Amino acid sequence: MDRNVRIIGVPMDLGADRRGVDMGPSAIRYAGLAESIEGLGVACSDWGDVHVPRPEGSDPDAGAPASGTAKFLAETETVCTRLAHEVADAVADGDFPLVLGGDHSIAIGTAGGVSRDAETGIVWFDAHGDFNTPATTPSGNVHGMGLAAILGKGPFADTDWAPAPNVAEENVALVGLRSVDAAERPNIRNSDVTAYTMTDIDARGVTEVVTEALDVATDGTDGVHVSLDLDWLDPTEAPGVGTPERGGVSYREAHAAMELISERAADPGRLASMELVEVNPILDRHNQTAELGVELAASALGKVIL
Ligand code: HAR
Ligand code: MN
Ligand code: MN
Ligand code: MN
Repeated sequence: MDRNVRIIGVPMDLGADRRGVDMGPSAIRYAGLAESIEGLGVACSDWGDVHVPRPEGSDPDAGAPASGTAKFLAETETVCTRLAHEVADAVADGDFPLVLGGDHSIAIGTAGGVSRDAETGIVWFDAHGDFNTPATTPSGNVHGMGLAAILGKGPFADTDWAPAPNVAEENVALVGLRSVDAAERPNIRNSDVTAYTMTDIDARGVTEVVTEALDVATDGTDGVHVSLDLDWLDPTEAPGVGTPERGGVSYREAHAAMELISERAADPGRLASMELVEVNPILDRHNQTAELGVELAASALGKVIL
């Protein structure tokens, strides 16, 4: 990593059903994130947390779209707007934003901030598509809609906060899918994002798939945002997530992917930003998932074995 890393926490759980991901930033810090980055010889500063309102004081239906459901949408807008500002500031100062969630709805803020003044590709590592709209969601949870919001699908098209300003659908790759809702499937299939399922990883291996995903995200862009939902990994490795799905990538496959990102993004500025989301310490075992997140961030930021 050629820039200072700026850690920004977002203790957000309004986009998910299960409480606990709001403690993700603390757990990841406690697992030694800053120390591990400094151990790579990269300067690192922790800017603390973006303020998130408590659900007890909020009306989940405030800000609801005209049709369909999206719980806590007004609060999600507030948090993502704040986060986008923080991320854009970090980029403007020449720092590398490393965002800690929090549920995956915060990606709307990260993507909005990092792409404010730069064409940005996204590699979205996830068991889920996060491509629901308020019309197709089975749950009303915005963490299942984050990528659709970033790309301005459905009612998100008419908002000034959700669609990322400089992210083209053609430069977005989803990697690791194994849980897609019936009504969400056509949203992905009819889009111009490139989606790699676990079946693709089974057949072609993680190296080939992630190399291709990076081709998609770097083609004509200024930089790449890596959005890492820890439920991308198999629950045996990452039990501390809100919505675990069996059949995810292994420990080594995940590191191999992050090492490829580090190599491919070695050109100055190519790796634009990264986020670690969906860590749920309540469901974790001895902070194992947070520790894994720290390790994977280190691999993406340049850690090599020898
Ligand atoms: N697809 C389901 C929904 O929309 C669950 C997806 C949310 N889970 C996540 N996102 N962790 O990646 O409710
Ligand atoms: Mn500012
Ligand atoms: Mn997700
Ligand atoms: Mn997920």
